[in-house]
Amino acid sequence: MSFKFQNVDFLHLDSSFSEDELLVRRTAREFVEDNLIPIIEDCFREGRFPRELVPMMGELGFYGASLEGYGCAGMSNVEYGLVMQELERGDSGLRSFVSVQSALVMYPIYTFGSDEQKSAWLPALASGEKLGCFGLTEPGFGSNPGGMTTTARKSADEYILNGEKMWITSGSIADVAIIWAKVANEDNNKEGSADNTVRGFLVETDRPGFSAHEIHGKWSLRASITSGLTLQEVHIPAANLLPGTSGLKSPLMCLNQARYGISWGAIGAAMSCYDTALQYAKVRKQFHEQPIASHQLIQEKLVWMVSEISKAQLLSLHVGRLKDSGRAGHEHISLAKRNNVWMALETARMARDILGANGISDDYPIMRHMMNLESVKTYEGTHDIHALILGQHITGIAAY
Ligand code: TGC
Ligand code: FAD
Repeated sequence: MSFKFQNVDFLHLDSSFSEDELLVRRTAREFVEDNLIPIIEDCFREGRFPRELVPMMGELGFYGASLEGYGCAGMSNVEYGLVMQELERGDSGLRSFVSVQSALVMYPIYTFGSDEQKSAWLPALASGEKLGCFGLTEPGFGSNPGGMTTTARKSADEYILNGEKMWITSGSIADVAIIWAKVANEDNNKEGSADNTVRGFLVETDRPGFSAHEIHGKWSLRASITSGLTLQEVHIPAANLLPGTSGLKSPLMCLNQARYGISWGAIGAAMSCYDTALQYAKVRKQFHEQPIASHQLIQEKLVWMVSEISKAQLLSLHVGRLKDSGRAGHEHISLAKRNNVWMALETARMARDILGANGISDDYPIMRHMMNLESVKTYEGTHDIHALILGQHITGIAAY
């Protein structure tokens, strides 16, 4: 049995969206219904990224959607959020792909890049002709990226990169990798030390010494490619340095963009789970030929879900409006990412319970969303790291 998705809008929030915002959501929703939903269970089962959808999403303006010029759609942050919501209602893996291409590859080129770098890369990334990845995490440094050991050695008119990156979305299909590394120059090399400033580099993935291997055996985000990267004496022109980057703050600024999108995406996954559970509960009968929706315990679960989804919708919409008016702080985004992903995971678990045995079957999307959300809870700052970021903000004391 499969159910056609019904919108989840308990608070009539649709009346808070502009015509343009509703049009963007409708476009993304139709794209997901027509192109992703019919294939996603097979993709997930096969561990296959649906690459055939990449050009279509470029035509629809999903990549770098909130950037201006260079072939980008120039959407507002709320419109961009609605695209993320609809994509993740389909699958977190496709939303991840678009998040990385947009927030973690195009945004840093747009924000920190030279005019030449922007012209060379942004139009091709906006159309999906070229793909990118973002290498911050290392095998030994996840929550604490400031400890990274990847280095960029300056020598004459080039940099030479060495290091390893781990858990990199789209790593094996990327044409360009944004690599974060600590800079050492010739002088401090001679002294055997680096100046340790984190900076970002554009690394074309066909350069000698660069290799990517796909990570297999994931029970989460199976329709997304996740890779390990190795950089062994990779020579790049000095012009590949992103000139505006300086310190860990630069990659963290990129993460703000991606975390904001995730806060919307998680709502999409939760809407899918809630809607499936609600429709199922109305038709599944147990005891006295009554639908399970007539039982108080089932109703309590459905009420919890719709309450939390509604609060999450308000939260992301408010942070989106703050962002559109230039007033969103990274602490607001941490709060939204942390709350909404937690909410979505709890919703998936409750929805799974309501479907009984059917809840574990891929005839329904719930278990897939639940497994995906375990990654979403971890990446872009774990649930607990966001608690510490918020704790630092309200107390002034870092507890890392
Ligand atoms: P700390 O000393 O706190 O900060 C260094 C400098 O950065 C500033 N800052 C921020 N700036 C902008 N946005 C933010 N969110 C910022 N957070 C901090 C800070 O003010 C400071 O500035 P300045 O001027 O004083 O230099 O640095 P720390 O080393 O103590 O960092 C702590 C912490 C926990 C905040 C940070 O490292 C962190 O966020 N850790 C989590 C790591 C993470 O989220 N990794 C994500 C990797 S990418 C990924 O997961 C992609 S998944 C893709 C997908 O498929 O969707
Ligand atoms: P760790 O940092 O080892 O944390 C393990 C546990 O310890 C967590 O529960 C954490 O909350 C806790 N912990 C850590 N420090 C503290 C502390 N001070 N106090 C209390 N608890 C603490 N990275 C990229 O750079 N690019 C990508 O494209 C990318 N894509 C990803 C895709 C997937 C599918 C996944 C799963 C990860 C991806 N990542 C990517 C990596 C991701 O950002 C990291 O996994 C994440 O930041 C956590 O790091 P870690 O896994 O090393 O966990």
